[in-house]
This record gives sequence, structure tokens and C-alpha cells, in this order.
Amino acid sequence: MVTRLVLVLGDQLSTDLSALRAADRSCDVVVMAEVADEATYVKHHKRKIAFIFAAMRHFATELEDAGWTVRYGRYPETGPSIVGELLRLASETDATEVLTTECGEWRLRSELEDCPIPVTILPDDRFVSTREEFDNWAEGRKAFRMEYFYREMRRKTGLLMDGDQPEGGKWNFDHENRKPGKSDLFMPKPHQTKPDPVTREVLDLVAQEFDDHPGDLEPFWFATTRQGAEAALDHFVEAALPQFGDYQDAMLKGERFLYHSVLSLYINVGLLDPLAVCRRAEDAYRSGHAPLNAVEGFIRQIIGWREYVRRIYDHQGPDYAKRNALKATRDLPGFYWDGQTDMTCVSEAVSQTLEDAYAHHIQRLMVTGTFALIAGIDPHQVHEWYLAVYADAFEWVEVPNVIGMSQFADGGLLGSKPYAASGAYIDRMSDYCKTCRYDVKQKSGDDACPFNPLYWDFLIRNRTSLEGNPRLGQMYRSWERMGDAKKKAALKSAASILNKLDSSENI
Ligand code: FAD
Ligand code: DLZ
Ligand code: SF4
Repeated sequence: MVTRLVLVLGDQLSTDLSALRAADRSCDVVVMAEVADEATYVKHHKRKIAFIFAAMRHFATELEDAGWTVRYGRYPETGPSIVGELLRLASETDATEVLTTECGEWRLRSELEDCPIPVTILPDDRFVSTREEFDNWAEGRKAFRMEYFYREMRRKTGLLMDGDQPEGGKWNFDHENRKPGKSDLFMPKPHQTKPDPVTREVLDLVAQEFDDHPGDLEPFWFATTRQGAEAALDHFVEAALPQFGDYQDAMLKGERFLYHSVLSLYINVGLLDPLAVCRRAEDAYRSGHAPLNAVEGFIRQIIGWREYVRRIYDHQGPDYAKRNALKATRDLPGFYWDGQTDMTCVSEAVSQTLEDAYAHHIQRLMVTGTFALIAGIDPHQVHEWYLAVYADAFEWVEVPNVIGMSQFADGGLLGSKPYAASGAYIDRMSDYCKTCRYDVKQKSGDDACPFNPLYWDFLIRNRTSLEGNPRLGQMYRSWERMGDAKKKAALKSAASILNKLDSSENI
């Protein structure tokens, strides 16, 4: 029998991975490797590296227990690259062929395609949709909208369907999901796992080898095994799902998780299956444990947004990450790396990100994302920041969310309007403004919330690109109605903030 190498990457930790299904455990050799290139091509958060290495080590044991031969390379004994490891092991085992599942990043895809030994790349079918389905759906459309794609996914999976109609008569219950947070609510914390000896060993390794990477390593509470991830899912369904919908967009100081699931990292590395997660949520609705607005909202994030961004990433190709439709060139402010800003909202979102490698969707979109957008930060730098700091960040999911949804750098392919906003949105959805050094009600001047003047400056700066957008017409009309003195004051305040950013002064 000819031996093949079966490459399993750090975000392919699923026992039913297409490459494993196609391989023969009696003669093929599974290759897994902790390598410098993957751990350092952006400066990943320490906790993200620890999570991935520990989950990889546990998965290798799971495969060995199931009868596979696994050659596992531990950092720093490995060479720098995945392809280098494949070549080394090919010469040791006499393997002449590699089998793998398509990876979630163009960079690594092209390295594998250029590998001197033949690599068979199988589709990653851990998604509900296929590439071909999306391509057919996308053909002839100028812009893509998630909502219509999502309906196709509901029909395909049968999730929350009543025959051929959506459960409850509507596809989307989002209008019920916009309650601001109240600090007297009971907020369940996500499931916390105590590191076992395997994870502990990885934590020591990361502390020693990746000390110059951002973020706190401890306390480390992520699960690193399939059973641990399943316990986190059980806990979410039991304790948080019923209120997931109501408070999905809320933000509260010191409450970093609210009713969010904190499951993306487990789903993205393959410890949880996205469809199985959705079926669990649907069962919670059918058994009366969770209301429809919560369950529909949760399922939409997974078979809607998650599927949609994966397909946009594949459909748009490697250049999507480089797009910069609004030609934004400012450097990412230093406070994205240390949280040292007087803006309470940004400081809260960044600090918790550095602590936990986690922030929930509205913090990512409407705080750090909106600030970068209206301050005109180079989207590529914004993209590299998001890719580095979140435990769930892999290019296929991060790039469409950042370049498309958050920074409008794709010119409106993914979303119909930029997520630009003044401080009023954050004030409505959070309690951050109450303790902020800035005044959210002031539109200009030294004490004005920076989001207020920057919002107008953004619209004026990008007038040529954005004025024709029907969803922004109202805002341009409001600007025209504003008195000259107010306009001048807002633009002057914005210029002063931008000057401070350019000279690395704190704001
Ligand atoms: P919940 O709020 O509990 O949502 C449930 C699940 O839905 C998530 O676990 C996730 O699997 C899925 N989901 C929700 N929204 C999205 C979305 N927009 N795209 C894809 N899946 C989604 N998500 C990542 O997984 N990796 C990223 O690198 C990433 N970067 C982002 C960057 C920006 C600027 C924005 C605005 C969003 C980003 N997201 C990313 C999407 C979303 O913010 C996270 O999936 C979510 O915050 C993860 O936390 P959770 O598991 O508690 O999610
Ligand atoms: C993110 C990551 C890190 C930090 N380290 C490794 C690693 O050492 N070995 C590995 O196989 N995968 C790692 N990964 C995940 C890969 O970067 C990921 O598979 C690609 O980006 C494709 O999504
Ligand atoms: Fe953020 Fe402005 Fe509110 Fe301060 S006042 S927390 S900067 S929105």
C-alpha cells in the first residue's frame, strides 16, 4: 500500500473532515504541526495560539485513540512552515501524495498548491452551503444581501420551517432584538474550563515562546476538547439562549458576554458542528425553552451570516482583503493595542479583547469597527488587527466581516451601507457614555464625543463615493440643513481629533 500524508490544520479538528473520510487509517499518516509561520504571520493573541495548539494536541490524541497514525510536530521542534513539515515527513515515510481539506486562507491555499509533492485538496464540507450553490445564487447580482441567501439556507436545512413557510410566519424577528442592556439583569457567564495537563503544558510553551505577542494568556478558560466545547454549548442553550435575541445588540460596562454564546471559536476550529449547534437551538424552541426571536436570531447568525461570509471569501478571491474603496490611509491608533483612550466604549472593547481574545458582535462592529471607519483608518491595518486579536479569527470569516461589513472597503458588495454612526447609537445601546470623559450630547468642542464630529467628517470626506447611496440620502440632507457655524465647528473638531491621531496623541 502506498502511504499518503493527510494534512490536518489547526482549524480542521473535525473527525468527519473530508480528508479523513477519504483517507485509509490502515496505511495513511495524519500530519499535524505547530509551526512558526502560522503562529506569527500576524501577531496572534497569546490566548488564541494557546487555544489552537492545545485543541490540536487533544485532537491528535482523539485520532490516535480512533486508530490513526499521527505524526504530530510540536513547536519549536518543527520547521517554520506547513509545506516544509510535509516535505520532511514525506521523505521520512516515503509518502508521495498529500491529502487535505481546503483551508480557509488564500495564502496557505497557494502555498499548498505550490507544494513540490502532489496535494489533493478536497472541499471543506463542514458548511451548509456549497461554493457552487453560492456562485449560482450570486450570478447576475450586482450586490449580495445576506437576507435572501439566508432564506435559501433555511429552506435547504429545514431549520425553523413549517412546511415551505418560515416558522411564525416571518423569516426574521430582528425588530424584537434591539433592547438596550440593563445592569440589573442576570447575565450568565460563559462556560469556563479549567486547563488540564495538556493545555497547561501549552500555556507554559506560549508564555515562553510568544511573550512578545499581544494579550493576556491567563486566566485561560476556553475548552480545548470536543467534550469541553459541547459542555459550553449545553451551558449556552440552558442559561443564555432564551434571552440571546432581546439583548443581542446591547453593551454594558464590565459585562463582556451578556447573552452571547462564545461558541464561534469552537465552531471555527471544528470542535462543534454548525448545523448540530443550530439543531440544538431549534430543539430549545420546539420544547418551549427559548422563544422564536432568540432562536431565529441565533440560527440566522450561523446559517445566514457565517455561511454567507465563507462564500463571499471564496467568491471574491485573494484580492478581497486588499480592497480599500474609500481610500482610507491613516495608521491604526496605538490604543487598539493597549486600550489607553479616554473613550470608554473603545477602551472597554479593546481592554476586554486583550484580556479574553473576545468581544461580542456589536462591540466589534459598532465600537472598534465604526471608530476605525469614521476615522479613516487603512482597512488593511484594521483587518490585521482583527485577525490577530480574536480567538475565533481566521481569514475566511474575518476578512468579509472587516473589509466588507465593517469598513465598507468593498464599496458595498456585502452590505448596503457603511456602519458609520455618531455617539448616539452607542449611548442608546449601552451604559458606556455615563462614565465617559466625553459628552455624547455635544457635537463639537474638546469635550464632544469623538464619534459625533468624526461621523460628519466621514460623510463629507467620502461624499463623492457615498452621496448616491439611497440609505445615506437622509443624512446628507440633514447636513445641508445644519447651520454653517455648526458645520464648521464639527469639521474643526474632527480635524483636531484626526491631527491628534496622526501625531500619536491620546484621545
Ligand atoms: P454569538 O453572538 O453568540 O453568535 C452565534 C454564532 O453566530 C457565533 O458563534 C458565530 O459562529 C456566528 N456569527 C455571528 N455573527 C457572525 C458573522 N458576522 N460572521 C460569521 N459568523 C457569525 N466572527 C468570527 O467567527 N471570526 C472573526 O474573525 C470575526 N471577525 C469579526 C470582525 C468584525 C469587524 C465583525 C463586525 C464581526 C466579526 N465576526 C467574526 C462575527 C461575530 O462578531 C462573531 O462571530 C461573534 O462575535 C462571536 O461571538 P459569539 O460566539 O458569542 O457569537
Ligand atoms: C491560526 C493557527 C495558528 C496560530 N497556528 C497553527 C499551527 O501551528 N498549525 C496549523 O496547522 N494551523 C495553525 N493555525 C490555523 C491556520 O493558520 C489555518 O488553518 C489557516 O489560516 C487556514 O484557515
Ligand atoms: Fe463612546 Fe462617545 Fe459614549 Fe464616550 S461618549 S462612551 S466616546 S460613544
